[in-house]
Amino acid sequence: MRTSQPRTIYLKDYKVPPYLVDHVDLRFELFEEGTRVYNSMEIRRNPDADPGQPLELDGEGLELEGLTVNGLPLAPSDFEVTSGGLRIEKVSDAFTLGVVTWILPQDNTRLEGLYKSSGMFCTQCEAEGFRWITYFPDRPDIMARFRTRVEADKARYPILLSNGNDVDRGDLEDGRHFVTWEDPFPKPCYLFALVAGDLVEKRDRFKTQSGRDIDLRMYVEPRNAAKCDHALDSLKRAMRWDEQIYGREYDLDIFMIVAVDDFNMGAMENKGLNIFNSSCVLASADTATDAAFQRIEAIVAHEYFHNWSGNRVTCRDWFQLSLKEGFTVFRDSQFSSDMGSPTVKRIEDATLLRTAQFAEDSGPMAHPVRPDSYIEISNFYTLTVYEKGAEVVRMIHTLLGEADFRKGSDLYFERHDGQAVTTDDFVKAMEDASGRDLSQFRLWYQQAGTPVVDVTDHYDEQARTYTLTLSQHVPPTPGQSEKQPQHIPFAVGLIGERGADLPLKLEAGASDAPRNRVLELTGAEQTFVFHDVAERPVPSLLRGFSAPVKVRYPWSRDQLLFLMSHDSDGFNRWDAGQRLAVDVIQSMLGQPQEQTVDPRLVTAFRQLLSDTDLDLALVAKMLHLPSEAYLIELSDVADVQAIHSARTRVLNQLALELQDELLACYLRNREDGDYEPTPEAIARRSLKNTALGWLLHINEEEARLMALKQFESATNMTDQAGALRSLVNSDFEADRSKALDAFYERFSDDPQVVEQWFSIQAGSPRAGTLPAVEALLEHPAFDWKNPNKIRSVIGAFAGQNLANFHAEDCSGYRFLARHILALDSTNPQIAARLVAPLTRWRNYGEVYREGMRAALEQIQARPDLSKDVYEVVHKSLK
Ligand code: 0A1
Ligand code: ZN
Repeated sequence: MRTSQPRTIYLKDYKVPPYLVDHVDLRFELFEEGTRVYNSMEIRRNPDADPGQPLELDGEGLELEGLTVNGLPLAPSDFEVTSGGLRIEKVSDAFTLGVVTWILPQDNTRLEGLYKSSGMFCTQCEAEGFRWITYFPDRPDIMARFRTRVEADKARYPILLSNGNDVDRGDLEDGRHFVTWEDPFPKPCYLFALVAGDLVEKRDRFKTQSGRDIDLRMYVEPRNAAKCDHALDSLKRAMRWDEQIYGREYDLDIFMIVAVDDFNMGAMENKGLNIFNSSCVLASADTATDAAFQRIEAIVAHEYFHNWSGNRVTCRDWFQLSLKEGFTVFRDSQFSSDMGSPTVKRIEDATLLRTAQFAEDSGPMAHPVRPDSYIEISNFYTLTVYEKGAEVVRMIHTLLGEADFRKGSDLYFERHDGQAVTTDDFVKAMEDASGRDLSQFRLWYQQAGTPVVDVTDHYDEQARTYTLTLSQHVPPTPGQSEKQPQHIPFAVGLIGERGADLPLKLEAGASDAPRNRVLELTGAEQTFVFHDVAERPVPSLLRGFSAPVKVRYPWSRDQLLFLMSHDSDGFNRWDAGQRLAVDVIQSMLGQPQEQTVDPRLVTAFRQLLSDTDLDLALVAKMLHLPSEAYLIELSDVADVQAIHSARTRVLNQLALELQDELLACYLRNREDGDYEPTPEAIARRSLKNTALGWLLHINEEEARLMALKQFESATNMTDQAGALRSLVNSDFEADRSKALDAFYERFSDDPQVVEQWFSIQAGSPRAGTLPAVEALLEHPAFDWKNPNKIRSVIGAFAGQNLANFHAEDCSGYRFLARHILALDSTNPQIAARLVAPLTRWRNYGEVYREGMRAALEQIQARPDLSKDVYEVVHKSLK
């Protein structure tokens, strides 16, 4: 057991900072054996705070070498170095505090603060990394102007970067040099960044809407020089889009992007100097899949959009994290939607939400979009804060409409530019600009848990009315047993017998009625009566997934089939197919092997595969059966092996029955042109590779030859990896290992491709048995210090390879627990994230439940766990 209980931080305890920092002057002397940081802060008493408070600065893992006030050394009796920082009891109203610290970036495996990655220095300061660099009030409501001088050996580190503009540079003695950077915009220290390395620079330009020329610079290791174009193009598209849609223009003269291999998350929006995980920014046709191209475009945009939603207007405290993240994810999803297919983007977002965020919302770590408390803030970079937070902003957009939403965002940026604010300030700006009352809507920020909407209907032939009754409840979550009804925008349509949308008249006789309506559900139960309804309709509920809720309605399979082919809402067409497939799979749970699949599902899939008029991208999505993870999320007591077996049987039968159609679909979509990541080409590759995967699933010989051919002749990574994955998931053992070897041999010097190679194996129910996964950990390319490698083996095993991870002998759980414990001492953030697959143990069948609990207890028993792992494990077992 951990000997001392870590402290819980509460939102209700927020107090304005007693001192403010106006200006920070930093000097970094970078050496191989350590880094000296000179930090000079102009500090003054905050007139809005209670007077007489001591000055407290945060600091972790620092060696203090010097402390001065207005240039004079401070006597040891005048200050105290505490476990988490430094305290000076008596200070004047305004003064300059000088701090010199010595830190060891080369030994920093946590990847917070300043660390080394593949020979370069880089930083990660969000959320609380700056305190690992120097003593500072490390909280986002302290916004200061930074000036940063970086000094290092010139041959090893020719490139020296920080935020803002480079204002001075020169040579020093002993082959060293320096560059000084000045950032004119006040910012919280979590947006500070520094990079030093031997990097190549790729340059581009962007002219803003007001005619300013912006220098775009991307810095990568020389071997990655050919992988920058896609990120730079994405950046320019994002810059233009933000001007057009939000009226936001870039504000500095330089915008820099750096790629680093060792990074805990995807990327970071440091002011003017975004730092990316290599896997989220580097791409070329032969090394990155379509999914990677799309991910890069979205993440580059996301980080760029933060320049306004996060940097110019930032968070008052970390409970407000969704202020910047929810809004920015909403913005990047709008952007992706505009760049590609809106329906497909909506399907992808909803899938992530329903599979993973709903699971979080019903598990022991459930928290509101604006949490009330935390032990370790790094644990709150969650799907709830990010994705549900984005859905909340999306609902405001739906309720206000495009024009008023834009007025609201303009007001928000204008009113709060240069400030650190709250989610409430955001909602207030939306209210003030639109005149709408969002008081009940604010519950979306305060109440955890996924609302459930139960729908019943009644058609009165005589009166020609159709009545929809919606009732809602939010299930209890840790610390919140009672919930109030929320304000839910519920988009609906009614589909007539011939498949057309009927007019939706909420008053009899109304003319010009819309065929799509957003009902506003605010009460626990509400009834909506539609008039002049000539025939019994099939309801299309929650169109476009207009709110992050679960809908329950007693659909018949025939109704679902009808919606699948007639709903004018593409999202709901897809959703009907998913619901039908879920129903069919669930009905096969625990049934004998020979139980046959409902022929109606086969017919529906046959139609999808054969209809060449349908939107290819939508068809590609519709062909994906609901994932095992989603089926687990839907069960009260999940039996993973039964789910895996039922889903596999459905897949097998569909593939067997539809061989001809699959083959034809494969051949029809096999194109040979130059690689282009356009929505149309991506859809074709996706369809083709899905068809191939299905055919190999049933070990079809012709498909085997096609896969081998595709593997050998592929000119892009999507097709190369698609063929490899199909072979790996098949029973053709000899082909599988030959292909894996060939793939590795060809790409062994490319870390991003090796990561895919790892995850294809670790995530495969056929290839990724526990001994095989353990062998991957011994592979020379595996590296315990590199989060991407850990994610691609251990993360893929526990997150995607559910049949093996949830082996009934519980070996998967013990494996995970062992590695979490080992990682906890090197990288607690990564260790804590790996606990997630164990947290929902209460929702599984007994064998699993007990095994997962035992694994959690084994972790909990370790003395001196990090705060990160302690919080997740402790809350899971509570
Ligand atoms: N703000 C970044 C996410 C991020 C958060 C924490 C990090 O280090 C622990 C790194 C990045 C984003 O939303 O992209
Ligand atoms: Zn973000």
